[in-house]
Amino acid sequence: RAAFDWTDPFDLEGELTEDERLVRDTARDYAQDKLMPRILTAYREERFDREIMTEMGELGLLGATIPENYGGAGLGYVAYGLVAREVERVDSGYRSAMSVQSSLVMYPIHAYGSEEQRKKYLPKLATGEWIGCFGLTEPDAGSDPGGMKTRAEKVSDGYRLTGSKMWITNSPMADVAVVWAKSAAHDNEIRGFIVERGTQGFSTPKIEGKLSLRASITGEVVLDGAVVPEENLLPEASGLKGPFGCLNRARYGIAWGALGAAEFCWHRARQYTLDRHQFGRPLAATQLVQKKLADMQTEISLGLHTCLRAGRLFDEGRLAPEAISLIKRNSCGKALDIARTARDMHGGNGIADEFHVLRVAANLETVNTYEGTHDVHALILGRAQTGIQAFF
Ligand code: TGC
Ligand code: FAD
Repeated sequence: RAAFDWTDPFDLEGELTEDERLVRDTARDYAQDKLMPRILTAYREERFDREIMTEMGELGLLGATIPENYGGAGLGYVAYGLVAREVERVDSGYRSAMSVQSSLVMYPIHAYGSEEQRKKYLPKLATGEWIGCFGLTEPDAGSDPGGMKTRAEKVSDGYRLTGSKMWITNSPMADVAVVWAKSAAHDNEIRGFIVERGTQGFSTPKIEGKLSLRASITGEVVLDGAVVPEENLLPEASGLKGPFGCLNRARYGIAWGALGAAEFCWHRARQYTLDRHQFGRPLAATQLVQKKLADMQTEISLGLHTCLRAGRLFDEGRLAPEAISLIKRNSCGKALDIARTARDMHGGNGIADEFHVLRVAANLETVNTYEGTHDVHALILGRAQTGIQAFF
């Protein structure tokens, strides 16, 4: 009889390379030693500590897949996913800060930028000296980013940007923003622009009062005739496939990250129900509790192995965007169910922040919404298998 490891039924560990395990262990140690002790007060105070970015930068966790000559770590996508899983095991907001910087700011500058842009921005973003944000969503264009109203018009010294972006992670503290706008000079195609802090007409008011993702700072990006120089246009991105190319990376990372959050809840629920006695025996001795734990273990194990396979395909250049929709949707939806169930299994204690599980569940409400909602990814998958688009 082969031994059964309840934490890792199909030996995910054995599928990783030594380097991947090393990266994972570095991220895990950092997350547990430096992020976990901060999270309770950060969440209560709706606060993100700026120095987290430089700490992550020092460990090579920002722009992990960007080549080393631009300050990145030159890692593969499995390693990137493993880092997301470890960081999100603590809090989705911390993973958000990391994945926006890596996938939504550094990636487009590397993939679509000029050599000058790469040299100017990437090394500082990799160390966390500069923080970036990504502005796609608008007050009236969320699931349908093609409906954006933000405009770029050509002026003698560059482009004038007018419009506003909503729900932008990290914007209030960002030094640079990658924003997407319809450019009159390019047949109204969507183009990407790098806007630096200090540009006249650029402001980033904070959105207060979030009941989810409170340890991540979210804001608007207001572009009130902000003029950026010609060299701040991303030359190699045109149309919606520009921002979507970035979203593919971020959605892939979220698929791993959400399962890290789910694992945290599963392990907490298991320990809590082993320790807590009612009716003269541990709650874990009841059939209902054991079924819930079995369901959690099953979804997480299956989900993680699919993420691993996706990462290997990504590294081989064979991962289709629709497959990313599938794992993003699956991981987020399942993780949210698991976190809600874990909260229920904690009874009254489950609503106290010291027990963490409601914070995780509240965060996952956002994670299940951003980067394409659960239902929008269902529509992407529906279209891919029927050939019929059902968005409108
Ligand atoms: P559609 O006609 O499907 O596509 C337009 C063009 O884009 C191409 N494309 C993709 N390219 C690469 N990767 C993908 N995933 C792509 N999806 C589409 C497509 O081939 C086409 O190219 P071309 O050359 O033919 O022009 O566009 P649509 O307008 O019908 O889109 C519908 C839909 C639902 C797929 C899309 O709009 C969508 O995905 N909506 C969700 C919006 C979203 O995900 N927003 C995310 C905002 S950023 C964010 O949330 C960051 S949170 C980060 C954090 O804090 O962690
Ligand atoms: P809507 O598009 O208005 O959707 C509302 C509801 O309608 C959803 O349930 C949706 O599934 C459903 N729906 C929409 N269209 C259809 C349809 N055709 N058929 C059936 N149902 C439909 N954006 C950025 O650009 N950058 C960021 O850094 C960023 N960070 C974020 C951080 C946080 C904390 C949050 C909450 C959001 C963030 N977002 C960011 C925005 C996020 O991507 C959007 O909220 C998301 O894409 C959904 O858009 P929406 O909120 O406008 O919802």
